[in-house]
Amino acid sequence: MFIIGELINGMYSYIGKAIAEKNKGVIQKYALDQLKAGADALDVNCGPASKQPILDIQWLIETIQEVTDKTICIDSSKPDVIESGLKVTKNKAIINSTTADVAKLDKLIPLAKKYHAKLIGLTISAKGIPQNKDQRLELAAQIVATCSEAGFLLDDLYLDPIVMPVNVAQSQQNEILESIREFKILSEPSPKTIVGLSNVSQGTFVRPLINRTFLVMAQSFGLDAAILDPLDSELMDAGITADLILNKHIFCDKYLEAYRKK
Ligand code: THG
Repeated sequence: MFIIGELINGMYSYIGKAIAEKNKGVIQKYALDQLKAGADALDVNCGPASKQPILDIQWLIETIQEVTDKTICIDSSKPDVIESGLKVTKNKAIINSTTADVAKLDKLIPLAKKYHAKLIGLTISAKGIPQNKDQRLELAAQIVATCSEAGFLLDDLYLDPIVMPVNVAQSQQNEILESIREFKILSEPSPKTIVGLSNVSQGTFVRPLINRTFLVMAQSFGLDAAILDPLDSELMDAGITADLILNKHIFCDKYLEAYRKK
């Protein structure tokens, strides 16, 4: 499982405050803590309160790169903010994200090619978030076809079914899980799959339990990557254990110690 740490997001008040005050120490601590807990990459989002996201995204990325060379996942719905971030990333980045809209795809696929970045495609369109698996697959197929035509390597494409909170979209959870399995048969090589895990538990009282139950279920449907809170050690251990049961890790008595990334 490829883990992207979600905590450097201006939606969290302490990160929003650190961005506004240009407090590098706070950002660098959250970067290093998430990596120490096993994150392979760091999601970076200026948050809704940023008044100058084009500058703030560069400050965030440069601040993080002072302490690590790990992959940066640039999280913004605005292509100009993503491009601004790509200009300062040192290593291969992840663009988070495009939608299935032609205007977005036409802007972001060339950017991904130019900067040799990976690309997350959300199965969402101007019409909004799909209500079932078939609508998700239709949008996923549009994203895959456009990437293919543009010569973008499908290995570098991550499809995201958009996880909805279980308290408002309970009847959709099974369709979201099945989408993960069906996205993988849209092309050869298969696109990869990703979710924003914490979405599933928003507004509920037992968030960690819902997060880790959804994660292991999604892994059994073939999930490749997740944006999540790596500081939740029970979540991380559940993910490692699911990979063990799916035969992606070799069993030994101390498998947790062996597969926790440092
Ligand atoms: N897919 C992709 N990218 C994404 C998402 C996705 N990026 C953003 C988000 N979804 C994933 N990251 C988070 C980060 C935090 C929370 C949920 C998802 C979260 N935050 C608390 C809340 O809203 O209750 C904030 C608490 C606070 O304000 O302190 O749950 O789906 N590709």
